[in-house]
Amino acid sequence: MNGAESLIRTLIASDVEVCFANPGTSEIQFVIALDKVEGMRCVLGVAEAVVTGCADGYARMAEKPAATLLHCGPGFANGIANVHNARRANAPMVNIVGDQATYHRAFDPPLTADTEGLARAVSHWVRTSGSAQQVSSDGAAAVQAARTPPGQIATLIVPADVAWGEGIGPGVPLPVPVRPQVVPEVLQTVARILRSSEGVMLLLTGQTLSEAGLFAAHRIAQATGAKLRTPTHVPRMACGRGRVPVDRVPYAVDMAIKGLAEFKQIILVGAKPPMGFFAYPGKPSLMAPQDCAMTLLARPEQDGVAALQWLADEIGAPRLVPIKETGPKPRIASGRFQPEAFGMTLAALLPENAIVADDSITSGRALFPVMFNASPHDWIQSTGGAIGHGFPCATGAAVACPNRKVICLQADGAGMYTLQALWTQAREKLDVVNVVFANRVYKILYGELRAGGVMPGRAADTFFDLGRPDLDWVRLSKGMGVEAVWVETLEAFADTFRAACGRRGPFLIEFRI
Ligand SMILES: Cc1ncc(C[n+]2csc(CCOP(=O)(O)OP(=O)(O)O)c2C)c(N)n1
Repeated sequence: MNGAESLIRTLIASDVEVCFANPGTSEIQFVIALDKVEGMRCVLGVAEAVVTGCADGYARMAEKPAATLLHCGPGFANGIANVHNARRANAPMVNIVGDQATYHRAFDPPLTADTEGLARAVSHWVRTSGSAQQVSSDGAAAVQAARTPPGQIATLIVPADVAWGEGIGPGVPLPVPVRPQVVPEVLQTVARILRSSEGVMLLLTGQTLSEAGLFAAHRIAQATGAKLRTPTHVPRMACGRGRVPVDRVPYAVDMAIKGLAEFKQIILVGAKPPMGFFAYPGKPSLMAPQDCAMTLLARPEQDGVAALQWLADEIGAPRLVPIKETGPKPRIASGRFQPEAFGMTLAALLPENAIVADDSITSGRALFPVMFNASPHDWIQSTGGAIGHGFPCATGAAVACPNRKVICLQADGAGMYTLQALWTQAREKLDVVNVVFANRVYKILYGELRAGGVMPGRAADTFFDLGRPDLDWVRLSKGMGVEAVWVETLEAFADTFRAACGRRGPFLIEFRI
């Protein structure tokens, strides 16, 4: 058995079941091995940022890593933006990157690159496998690294001669490390703050946005008057009716500062102190008042859910606390696109147990509170700010959860980065309804300009306007095998969306706004 087959068998033994790939010559041995071995679903992405974005969406929903198979330094480099997004979401991922045979590298052939350097920039764990005998234990170590809480990026570089050399068979899967508990001293400190302080806010992210985590936080909030918030972008959150409605820190700096002005104590649960997405001249980096105390309850890798549950019991919060309905009633709106009216319409029509992958940028700004009363769903989003995440993330989520409807909310500019994911959706017959917000501009960047009191000039119109020619999403989508229609009113959207949700398979709605 060669190195490649030993590695593939190790991955399968370590419960890695899906390989998103865009291979080349140096990965041929893996392709041959995948042909021989049962147990690994192979999914092609025809751009590396699709491959890595799929692996991210998959990991968030499957709660375990997929493997990616990428071609040398340049192939990995093409996928980096969505590896970055996965890293910022603490999504586990195992990247297998082929490379020049060890003895061939000295001749500096064309694809030679600093593959390790590229990998280090976005990975928690990087190793170049030294031999065909070693590659299976390297694979087991890579999976263990990826599954180390809160979830990590592991990148294993495999030179071609390591892949084709004589291996020693599959490696032994390594144990999955458990989340460390929060120490009692920290729990006692936070319990004291909750008992004695006014103006307390719990800022929650990561695993604490699960139903269990949110409910424990809700018990604390009801018992003490503390408020709950999440950061502006969440990696995955249990949302909708029956789930605890928690609003986010707003994106815009002035609104965030205003929204946090009342707080004197912020308890960080898997979260960082609330900072601006960017700095602006004359504005602070941190959104909380200067005299607001910050206390770290749980680091991202710690068991924040257990910590919240312990605290809720410690302060004597009742175990059964009703979740009151807040926010507007979902209803189908009419007329032209309007962020809030769109949200209300989506909330009215969202299928039960859907997964929403959100890369909607400005068009989605008003979505969150209006979705509180939608059917229960999971919300996944880019927490790394690298656009082009929605289509592939939705695609990977659909691979992970074949029995759930995936709704992809995709801004048009960002969508152009990774639209090839539509082809993967068609090929794999994935159940995704894609909604493209076709405002035909980089609206957020126009907004940044105007917020600074600057009127757009020739360069801004060149760089921020996506017209001339207008993108035709219906034809782009159909060209990749995904049925599509365009709409320009909310009532037409409602009819089309309802019909799309009533059938299986991928569909795209271009909302001209
Ligand atoms: C990888 C990456 N490249 C560039 C940017 C900068 N950027 C942020 S938003 C944006 C345009 C977004 O336009 P669109 O997706 O159409 O959304 P809209 O602003 O219209 O809502 C760009 C280019 C980024 N965040 N990430």
